[in-house]
Amino acid sequence: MRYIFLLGLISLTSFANAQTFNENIRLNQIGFYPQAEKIAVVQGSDIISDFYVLSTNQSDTFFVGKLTAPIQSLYSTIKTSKADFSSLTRPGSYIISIPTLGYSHTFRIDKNILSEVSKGTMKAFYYMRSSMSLEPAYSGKWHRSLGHPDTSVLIHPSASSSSRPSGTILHSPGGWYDAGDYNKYIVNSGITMATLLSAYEDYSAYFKNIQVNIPESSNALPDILDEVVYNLRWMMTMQDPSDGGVYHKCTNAKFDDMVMPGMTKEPRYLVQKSTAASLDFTAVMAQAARIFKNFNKQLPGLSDSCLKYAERSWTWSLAHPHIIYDQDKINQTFQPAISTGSYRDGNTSDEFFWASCELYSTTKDVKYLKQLDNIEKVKMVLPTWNNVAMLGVYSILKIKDELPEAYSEKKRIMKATVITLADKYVNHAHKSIFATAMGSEKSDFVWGSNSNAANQGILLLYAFHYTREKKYFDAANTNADYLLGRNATGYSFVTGFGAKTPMHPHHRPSIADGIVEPVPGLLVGGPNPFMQDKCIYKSTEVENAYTDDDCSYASNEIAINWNAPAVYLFNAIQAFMKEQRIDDKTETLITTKRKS
Ligand code: 9MR
Ligand code: 9MR
Repeated sequence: MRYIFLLGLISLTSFANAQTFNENIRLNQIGFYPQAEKIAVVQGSDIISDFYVLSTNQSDTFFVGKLTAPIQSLYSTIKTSKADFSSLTRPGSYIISIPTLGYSHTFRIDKNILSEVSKGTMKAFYYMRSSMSLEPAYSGKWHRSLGHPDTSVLIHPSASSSSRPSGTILHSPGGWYDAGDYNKYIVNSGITMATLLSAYEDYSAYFKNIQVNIPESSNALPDILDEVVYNLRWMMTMQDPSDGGVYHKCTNAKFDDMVMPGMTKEPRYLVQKSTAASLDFTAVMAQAARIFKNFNKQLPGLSDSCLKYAERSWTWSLAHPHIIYDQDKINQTFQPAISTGSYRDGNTSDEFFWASCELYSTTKDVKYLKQLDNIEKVKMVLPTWNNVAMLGVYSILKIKDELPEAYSEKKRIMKATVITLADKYVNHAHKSIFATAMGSEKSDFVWGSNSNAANQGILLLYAFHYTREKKYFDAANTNADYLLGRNATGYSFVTGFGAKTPMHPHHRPSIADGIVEPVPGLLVGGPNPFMQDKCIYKSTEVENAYTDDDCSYASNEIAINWNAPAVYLFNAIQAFMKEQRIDDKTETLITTKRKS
């Protein structure tokens, strides 16, 4: 029987054997869930032919289809055609083969396909910890010493107050390094923590069973919360207990050289308090208070403390609504000048909105709903570190009880805003050259563009939650495919996960540790046609302006606020696909799939 099967394919097999690998066949290099859409794209070819999905030894054919006619990008000269093999559901390892062109990376179809990358992106936060040594038992060959202890940091003159004059020595240990650099910034911790806390809040049953081999894995808390607590405790040190205001960052004056963490012993400073930092802090503490309430046995008092911290920074923010961290201005007055990342945010209306949503959600005190009165003026756009209103929207829409009558219309507006954006992404995924929701606007491609792809995926998953319409789930999945290889660069953007992954991220430990492979599980920034780093890029086209060079902080740095949405997106997809979160409507999702 098998012999006849092979005989029938003999001509195909012989030309396939003569083929070579062709990296223009782009696909999710890890692979696909059996019940998911499965699409590869061929970049830069006008060939319209059949394509074949073969076993990796090229001896068996499992699917034959036709490439679609090439289409061109809205933003560049890039053309692609699509190979859709969604109806192939059999678990296994495969390649795609196209006569005259060649074959693709190997990929798998598996019911747990994103399991490892989901855990990998989560584990990456452990590698970012700032004030503890990474032991070989948890970090393998990437073990290292403790980095910056931050047990003795100085109040910078910009932050001087009567109770804490300039030069006061304080403790601010713990927390994650922000990115490729070794500083710790409250604003960026804000969105990062919110995204991880929400991942847990939205998929708590799933996360209870997810362990990533960190020192706390054996305790009674889910690992994702252990990781969050590591940064939460650092954040708490950033509040001035005398007035509730929150310092903008804990930082060196200048970026450290490209050395292992803690090699330099430059002084570290707490700089000026800011409204944005205080409100981001408020939102995180309020959300943490809500979540850790269920863990009073494991973490006695933590939830209550978080709420107190949140209320104090909220009060400070109301009294200081416009204090912007303006580094250039600060440097005109105070020494030493600070030249590390500024996370300057000139508009704090979205931070006020977000913080009040979290405080309301946690306390149900209607005084916090006042910020919703002018909802028409709030810019509810895809979340970024400087635009956080949508994080508040997500939290309000999670509340099971009704809001007070006067606010039900506001809630309707919020949901409609999410759905409108989600529809835009779904529509784009249908016509996009990489069959992805990513890139519905040219401006998706900026510094940290990959976090936009991941955050769009999260927004689509919320839309799926609200409506149970499968198109939103599928579109979220297309952005996972994008991040893992179906994109113009041909990279799977997560270090260590995929056939072709970044080897030279702008990440000081990965550069300085003498180990060939970078620290794993890190999502790089991704295509950014503005190329602010002035490094050499092979392509400068919008979707392809990326270079795997450690010089490139504008396209190849890593950062906690980019990794967190990747953690959410991959784990949420895995949670849905694995546990299938069966309720009446999810059942429909799966049966619809089977019929089509
Ligand atoms: O390493 C720094 C990175 O984390 C920042 O994102 C980037 C932009 O602020 O700056 C990097 O540091 C560079 C500095 O700005 C200029 N001198 C070279 C530094 C290392 O590339
Ligand atoms: O992610 C930030 C990006 O949106 C900004 O355009 C850029 C320049 O201000 O800074 C990025 O944040 C960097 C921060 O300032 C310092 N640590 C590294 C961050 C990622 O590159």
